[in-house]
Amino acid sequence: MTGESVTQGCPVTPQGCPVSDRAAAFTPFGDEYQHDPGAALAWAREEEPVFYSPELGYWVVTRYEDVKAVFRDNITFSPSIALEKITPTITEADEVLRSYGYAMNRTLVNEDEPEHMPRRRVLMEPFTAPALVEREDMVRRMAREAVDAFVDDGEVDLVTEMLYQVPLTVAMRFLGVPEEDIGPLKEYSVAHTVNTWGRPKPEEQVRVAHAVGNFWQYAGHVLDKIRQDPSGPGWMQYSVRRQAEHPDVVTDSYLHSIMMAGIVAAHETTAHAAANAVKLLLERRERWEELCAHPALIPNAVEECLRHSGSVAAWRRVATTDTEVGGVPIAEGAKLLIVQATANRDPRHFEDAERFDPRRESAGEHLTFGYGAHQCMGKNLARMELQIFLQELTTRLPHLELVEQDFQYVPNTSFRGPEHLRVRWDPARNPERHDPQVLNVRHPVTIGEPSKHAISRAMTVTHVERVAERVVRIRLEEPDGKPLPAWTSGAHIDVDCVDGDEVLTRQFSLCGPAEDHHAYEIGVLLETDSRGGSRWVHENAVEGATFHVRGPRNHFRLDADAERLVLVAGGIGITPVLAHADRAKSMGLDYEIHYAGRAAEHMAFLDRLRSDHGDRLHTYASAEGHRLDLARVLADVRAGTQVYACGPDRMVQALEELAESWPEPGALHVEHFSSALGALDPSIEHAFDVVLSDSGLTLRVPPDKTVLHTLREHNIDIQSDCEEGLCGSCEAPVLAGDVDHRDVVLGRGDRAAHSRMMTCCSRAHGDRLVLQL
Ligand code: FMN
Repeated sequence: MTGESVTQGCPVTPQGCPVSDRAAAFTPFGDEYQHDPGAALAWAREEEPVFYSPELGYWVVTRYEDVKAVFRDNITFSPSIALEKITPTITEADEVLRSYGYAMNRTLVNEDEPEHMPRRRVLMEPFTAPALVEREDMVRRMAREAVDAFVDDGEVDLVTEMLYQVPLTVAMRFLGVPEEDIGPLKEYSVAHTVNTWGRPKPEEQVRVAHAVGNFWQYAGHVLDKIRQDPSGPGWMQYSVRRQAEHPDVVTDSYLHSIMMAGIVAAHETTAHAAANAVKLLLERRERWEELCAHPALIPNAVEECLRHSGSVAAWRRVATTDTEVGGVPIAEGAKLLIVQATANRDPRHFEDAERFDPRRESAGEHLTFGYGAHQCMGKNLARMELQIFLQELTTRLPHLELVEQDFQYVPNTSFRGPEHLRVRWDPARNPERHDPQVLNVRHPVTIGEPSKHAISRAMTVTHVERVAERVVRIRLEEPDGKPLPAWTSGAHIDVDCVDGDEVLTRQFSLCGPAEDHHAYEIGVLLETDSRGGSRWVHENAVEGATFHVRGPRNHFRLDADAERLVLVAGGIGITPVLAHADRAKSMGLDYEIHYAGRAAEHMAFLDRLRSDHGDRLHTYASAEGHRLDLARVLADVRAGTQVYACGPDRMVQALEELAESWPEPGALHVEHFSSALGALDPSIEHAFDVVLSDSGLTLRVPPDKTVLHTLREHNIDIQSDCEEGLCGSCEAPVLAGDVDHRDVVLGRGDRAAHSRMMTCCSRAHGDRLVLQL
């Protein structure tokens, strides 16, 4: 561990690993963490990403990749402590709980393999997308009735009147709890949260124990009722019916425990997420108005709300063996608090991570629902509810405002949402008073893959300039001059080239100054045998034109810790390399640029490169007899040198061959501009199985579908961008099977190892692949 000074020893490692002052001072029960857990631990993510908290007796994990890695490996990092009381109870409270016969046992969230997966599979069906579609009308009706009740009042506490109440009722319907039994649930749920994830004082513990004991008995009573008639559509009725078929998998003790835990899981998290989302949007008025004006943005905005201000701040795991997280040794038995709220704002994973951007393409990659085998089963029900709530509120109360108030949170490590959210509006301005048709508008709910085109940004072309033969530099700005999401070198944007009904999407690397937050600049080569994209850009890039743009995204990030950078560009591949060079210069890094092209007049940005990068720039114009000799230029790749390259395939192939003899594997980083991928031809493909080790599922990939498509159909969230085997964002780890690689991302060594694949295009040579998903 790094840190300023040593104050206390960590009891987990025998040698007493030092604990820094900030780590020692960390408490998740204070105001700072409650108000914004993502921000409260930002210091740790940057300085001490895995630290020991003496206050908790837990290791706290804060970076995206580390949190995901812990979620992914539920064997090394067991979920068994997920529902353990984080504050040990006093004897008196334990006795109270015993007096109620409290016997909370394993539920899905805290269950190890091999028991967990068979249960999950047996009980999963009601959570699948087709089953959830059936629930949409019910959710919409309840949300509408809730708004009906207060729409003319002018002021309301949205939490009590809608955002808590509706998820609770939906959850009870979904679970199959009889309506008459809903009454005391709020008190019970809060007690369960404080009991499990909070820090109740001794006197409070006894009160909480009574409520939890009552909750336990209540759950038993509801379950008994359901057992008498298990024919209804609820998930608990379904579970009871499944018990008859699989009595060893779905046991009595399990049913009682899941009845209680399920009630909390099914509504608290959604209620909090909804309140966080509305608060976040109203605090950023222009964002709220953007959703009112463009309701098609709502599905993606929901993901961005869950990323930026999710309702599940942190979760828990225990190490089952000596291991490490992010390079920090973790001993067997050590407990981990993995903080999704901080990971979700990790700039290593999300460009301009602090910014709330409803158009962020990668918003759905948040870890708020967890990841892997234990990922939240109800995630798509929650998504549906959140989308419908925002649709109803933005349509019927677009003039909603936050009342000034102090927000209160129940102090605990994991569940976060304001207890009240007071809003006001002028009922005379309600749109439905002037136009009753407003009530007939029905925006679609998106379950699964969000629509990419819905989130594009309309940008104005403000400058076009020819910078070489067939290459133009284009400057794009927001029409209202608002600042754009920031980006780092290597990032690209997607441009939708729209011709009638046909939309071609093409990627272009950002190559203007990264510190200019009011414009994106791209350099576009008109390809001689254009498939339509670059031709469209050249024909349409005139000042004042509108381009529809998505991103920025970055799959070609610069390692700012490298001792030396060698930047290699061929032809139009200069665009991301130019951005890397600018960044390297601004950071004072040691770098050199090798830029090859046919002739100077074909080489874009030469003047700028010469004036900004001086003798760090080496140019090679083949028509002038000056060829780039890669073997010579890269003869001296030592440890600590990183090579970044973008250019034609033959250049990349030559680099890959050279890289085999470099001291550090992974020192070569390549950005590809083109793929060799044609359309999927079902007549020459064969079907195969993909076995998902983390999720415990086996899926059949038919000849006319990609692995990516098949995964998405089965509720597996997986990111993707180009879907042409170029960008690497849909990569999945392969544990077994012979991959038929069709991407251009993986080098020869990676292909031969069969340990990773791009799911958008690669397939199986045989009849089965095992993926670590
Ligand atoms: N082409 C450019 O002309 N300039 C660029 O900066 C650029 N950046 C790219 C970045 C990425 C990540 C990818 C995948 C491609 C990039 N391309 C770039 C290639 C274009 O997206 C596109 O493939 C090319 O213009 C040819 O398209 P066309 O055949 O439809 O004309």
